[in-house]
Formats: sequence, C-alpha cells, structure tokens
Amino acid sequence: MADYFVGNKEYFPGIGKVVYEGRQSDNPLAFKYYDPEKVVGDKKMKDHLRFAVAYWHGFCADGADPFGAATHPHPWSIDAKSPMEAAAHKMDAAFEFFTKLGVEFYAFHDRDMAPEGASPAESERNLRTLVDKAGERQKATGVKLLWGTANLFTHPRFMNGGATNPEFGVVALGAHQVKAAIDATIALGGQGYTFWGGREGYMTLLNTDMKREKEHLARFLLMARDYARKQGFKGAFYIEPKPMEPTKHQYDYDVETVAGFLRAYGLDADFRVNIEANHAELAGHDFAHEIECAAALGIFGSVDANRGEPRNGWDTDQFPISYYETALAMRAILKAGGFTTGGLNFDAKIRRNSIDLRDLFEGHIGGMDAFALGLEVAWRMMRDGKLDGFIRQRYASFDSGDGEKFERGGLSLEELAALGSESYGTAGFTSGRQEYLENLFNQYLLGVFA
Ligand code: XLS
Ligand code: NI
Ligand code: NI
Repeated sequence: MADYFVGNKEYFPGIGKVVYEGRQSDNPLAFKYYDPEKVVGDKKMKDHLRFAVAYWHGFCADGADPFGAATHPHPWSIDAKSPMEAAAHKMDAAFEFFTKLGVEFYAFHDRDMAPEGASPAESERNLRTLVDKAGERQKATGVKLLWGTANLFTHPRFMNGGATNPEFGVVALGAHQVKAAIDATIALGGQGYTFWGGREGYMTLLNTDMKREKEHLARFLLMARDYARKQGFKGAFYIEPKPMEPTKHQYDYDVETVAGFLRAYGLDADFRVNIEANHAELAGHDFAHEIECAAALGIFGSVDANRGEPRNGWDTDQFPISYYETALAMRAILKAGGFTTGGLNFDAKIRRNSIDLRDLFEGHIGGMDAFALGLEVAWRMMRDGKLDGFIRQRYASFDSGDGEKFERGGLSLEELAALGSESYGTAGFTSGRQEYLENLFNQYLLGVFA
C-alpha cells in the first residue's frame, strides 16, 4: 500500500476535540447546547440527533462559484502527486474532522471519495481502494456511514440527465456508477442509500418526453433496489426531493410528489424521503411541513439539515441557525417517532469568503447547537402536552358519535348532509387561537416551561 495511504498528518492543527461548555461559554469552538450524553426524554441527545457531516461540502467544495475561482485552502490536496493521493489525504482530513467534531456519521457521493478513472472499471477500482481505507478509518474511529450515493450530475455526460437521460448509453453508465456506489455503501455498513435526482428533470418540455423519463426513473430505481437487496442491503433507500436546480423542473419535486411517484411504481415499501430544509423552501414549503407530510404518509426517513436564504431562489446550503425552525422541525421529527436509519446530515457549506480552517468547525458547531436546542424545546412541548392537547381537543368532535362514524366510513353523503342541517348555526365558531399558540411556542423557546 502506498505511503500516502497511511495518514499521519494533522490537517486542522490547533483545534482539539470540540466539547460541551454550556450556554455561557465564549469559546467559539465549544458547544453551547449540544451535550451528546445528556438524556432528553428517552434517549441521549446524540441518539436523537444522529449528526452527520457531508463529505462533499466539507472536503470537496472549494468556494468556487459561477463568478469566481476557488477560495478555500484545502491543505489536504496541496502536496498530492496524483488524484488518488489527494483523495487519500482528503479522507484523512475528513476523519480527523469527524472525530474532532464528535459526530458519529458521515455521508458521501462516490466521486467525493474517489476520483473518476480513465474507464468505468478504473473508476470502480479507485472507489474500492478508497472504500477499503474508509472502512479502516471507520473501524479506528467508530464513525459510521449514514448513507452513500452516486453523483450522476457533475460529469458533462449527465448534462441531459442520469436515469432520465434520453440516451440509453448514459442511463447504462449511470447504472454502472450506482451499482458500484451501492456496493461501497454496503461494504461500509451504510444505514441508507440516497437518490438525489439533480438532473432527473427537464430544461424545456419542447425536447422532453416526460412520461417516458419518469418511467425510466422508476425502472432504474426498481433495478437498484433489487440489486441492493440481493446483495444483502438491509438499510433504507431515500429519495431526496427538490423542485428545481440544476434543472428547471425536477421530477422529485417535493414530499407529496415523491410519495405519489413511489406508490405509482410500487416503490413505497422500500423508499423513504431524505428531506432537505433548503429544498423545502425552494418548493414553497416550510421545512416542518415536509417532515409532517412524510410522517403522515409513512415515508419519513432522514434529513439534510441546512437553511436557505429566503430572498435567494437557489440552494444556498447554509448552516442552520434558527432555533425557531429547528424547534419546529424537531417537534415534527419527534412526532414522527424520531430517526431509525436516518439522521441530521449537514448538507451545508461555509461561505466562499470563509477561508479559515476553523470556519468549517464553527459552521457545524452552530448547526449542532441549533438542533440540540431545537430538540430540547420540542421535548418540553411534547412532555408538557399543552400544544398536542389543544390539537386533540380541536378534533374532539370526531372522537365519538357521528364524527367517529364519519371517520371510519360509516356515513353516506345523505346521512352526513342530514346531520349538517342539525348543526346549522352552532358549528363552525371556534377560534383557531393561532396567536395564543405562537406566544406559547415562544415561551417554550425561551425556556419559561423548562
Ligand atoms: C443538492 C443535494 C445533494 C444531495 C446529495 O441540492 O442536496 O447535495 O443531498 O446528492
Ligand atoms: Ni441534500
Ligand atoms: Ni441541496
């Protein structure tokens, strides 16, 4: 094994293990709310939150944007003599980061971890070599794989799509990559496998057979599922909804759309959704809305934790910082029963002009603190039960009598209509009390009910 595969260099010198110091701490490199071992309700914080770091943003994205070149230092690629050596160094940096930050999980795309080779076979060999190294690093550090995925959007060959490409040859090349990425995910004990269809959509209907493309996507997913199950994969498959970008329209628009698609093609038993906060916003939804939708449909899986910039119409992938939003999201997650295979993956990047190595730590620390506090607030609300009690009460007329009969399908429209004339004048005049509930929510947020 080449020397560069035995990592010994420190890439984040001067930064030690990030620890919990409490809300009074003025140490920017300490947690203010995230106290991994603290028990909240039935579980430790770390087991509720299951934080993951995204390999692509942390160690691959370099600050380049459509208007300017890379700005991030990436010390791990400076002395590398080959793309494979650079990938090995990058992995050392990544695992150093995971362990110093104290996250238990990470997520990656095939091409984040290993460079594309001169042929599909060489690309697969490259990936296997790096997967072996990742396996060793996982064993040595205890860090686990939340999910793996394949990148079917960066290479120019995917400019017209991956699984929905109008050329069969490209679909087949995509399958080669997905098969290898599934193998990699299984080899690393991944708890999930994600499909984000960045280019599975269209730029104009003038050149698109939408029906055919969607059928191809479904066929591709069925094949991937069957292959993974045959190889013994027990984890969850996730579809990550996003309405657009880079395509004008992405088929996996939002949770409801994905749910309909999964049912239409018989994929609903194996697939769940990986909900990204910024994507929810692009679809015109609240983050918590998407989580509640998924929970109601029984397909809640995992979360890409980030935030958008509401005045920008693209995926800015910023670190989450709003306690209000994280509290609403954690409430929805707790209501959904919490995570099983999924977790909170920081699909978030530091800004182009954040060029110190500590910035990556500080971004994650802020995000982890935001969710830790969100969890505490959500737990307070659940335990106290005022909000849930209010909601239950609001629907109480369906708990017994004719309401209950209606719910279980025991009334015809004629019967229902007859009951309608009886409730005339009395039903319909109950306040939704939104203002009271919003104020109550703020009291939980401020720790008044602790
Ligand atoms: C892009 C997506 C992507 C997926 C993984 O918008 O969020 O990063 O999470 O392919
Ligand atoms: Ni994402
Ligand atoms: Ni995204």
